[in-house]
Amino acid sequence: MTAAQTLRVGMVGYAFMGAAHSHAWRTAPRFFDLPLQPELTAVAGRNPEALNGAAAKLGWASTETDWRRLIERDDIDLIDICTPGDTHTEIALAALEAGKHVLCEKPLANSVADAERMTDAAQAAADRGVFSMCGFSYRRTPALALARRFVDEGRLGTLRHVRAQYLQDWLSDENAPMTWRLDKSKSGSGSLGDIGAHSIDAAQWITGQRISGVSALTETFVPERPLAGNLVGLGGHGDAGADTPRGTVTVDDAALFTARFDGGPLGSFEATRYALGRKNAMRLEVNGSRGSLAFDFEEMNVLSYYDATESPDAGFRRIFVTEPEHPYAANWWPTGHGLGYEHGFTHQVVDLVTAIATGRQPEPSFADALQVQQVLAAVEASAADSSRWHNVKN
Ligand code: SOE
Repeated sequence: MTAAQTLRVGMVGYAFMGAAHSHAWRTAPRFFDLPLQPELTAVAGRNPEALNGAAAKLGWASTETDWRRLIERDDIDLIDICTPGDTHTEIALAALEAGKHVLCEKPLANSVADAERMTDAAQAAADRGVFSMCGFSYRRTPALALARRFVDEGRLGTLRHVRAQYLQDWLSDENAPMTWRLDKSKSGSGSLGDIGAHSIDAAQWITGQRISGVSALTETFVPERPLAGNLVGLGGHGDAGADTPRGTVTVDDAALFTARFDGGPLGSFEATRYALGRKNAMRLEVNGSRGSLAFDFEEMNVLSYYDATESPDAGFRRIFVTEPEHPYAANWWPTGHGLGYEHGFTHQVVDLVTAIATGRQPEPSFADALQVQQVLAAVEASAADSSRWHNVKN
C-alpha cells in the first residue's frame, strides 16, 4: 500500500481519551470503506515504562517520550491531541506549522485567546490543504445525528426550548482525590468545560443556532481534596484522614446557566459531577412548535420523539436508532443490536479521514470550537458578575 493511501497518525497522550481514540483509529477502517487507511504510527508520552505498555495494549507501532518528535517525523501525517487542555495550543500550533493535520480533544483550549490563536493557524493551514477538527464526539452518536436530521427536516417546526443536562457523580465522595481536571491551570475549568462544552456544542449543532447570551451560576462544593499520591495503600477514598495532604480545587464543580439562541429559542444548561447515581447522563431535549426530541446518553441508542401532528395520545415515540437508514448504523450490526460510547469516536475518525481525503474542512472546525470557548467564557464571566447577563462574543 503506497504512502498516498495511508494516513499515518501520531497521538499525544494515552489515558482515557487516548484509549478511545486508539480504538477508533484501529476500528474505523474495519467497518467503513475509508479513502485513506489510518496507521497507528507512534504514540507520545513522558513516562517510558507506562508509554511502552500503552503502545503495546493500544496498538501503536512506535513510541516517543517527547511529542515534538512526532512533529519532526516525516512518517506522520496527522497529530491526535489527547492531553489536558493546557497543552493543546502549543502542540496544535507546532503540528499545523509542520503541515500535519490535527485532531484536538475538547475543549479546544483553556482560554479564548489560545483558541483564537489555534483557529487563526488552522485557517491558514487549511489554505495549504492541512486540516483540523475538534473532538466533540457526541455529534457522532447516531441518535444525536438523527436529532439533527429531524430538526433540519423541519419536523419540530419553530424551536422554542433547548434543555441540556450533563450529569455525572464521580466527585460526590468528598475524599475522591485531586486530578488534573480539578486544577484550572491544567483543565481551564471544571464541569463547565469538561462536560458542559459537549452540551453546548451538541445543542448548537442540532439546532443550527448559536448561543448569543447567558446568565450563569457556578459552584465549587468541595474546595480541597486529598492529593492522589497520598492515598496509595489506603483502601477507598474514605481512608483519607484529616492528616492526609490536600490540594486546592481551583475549578467549578457545577455550572448552571440560562441562554438565548440567536434564532429565538431559550436554553437551560446544567453540568455537574455531583448528581449521585447519574454516571454519564448527557441529556438533551428540544421543544418546537410541531414536536419535541429527547435524548439521554445513558440510553444512547434511543431517540424519543413527540410528533404534534399525530393524535395527542400518541405520546413520545422511542426510536431505536439502529435501522440501516439511520446515521452510521448501516455499517454495524443488524437492527436492534445497539452501539456504545466508543462508536462516536470511530464515527469521528470516519468523518475526519473522509474530509481530509476529499479536501473538505472537517467539522467541528477549530472556529466552531472557538465559538464554544466564547460561550464558556461568557458563562464564567456571568457567574463572576452576580449572574448578570453576558452576551457571547463572536
Ligand atoms: C469527564 O469525566 C469525561 O471523561 C469527559 O472528559 C469526556 O469528554 C466525556 O466524553 C466523558 O466524561
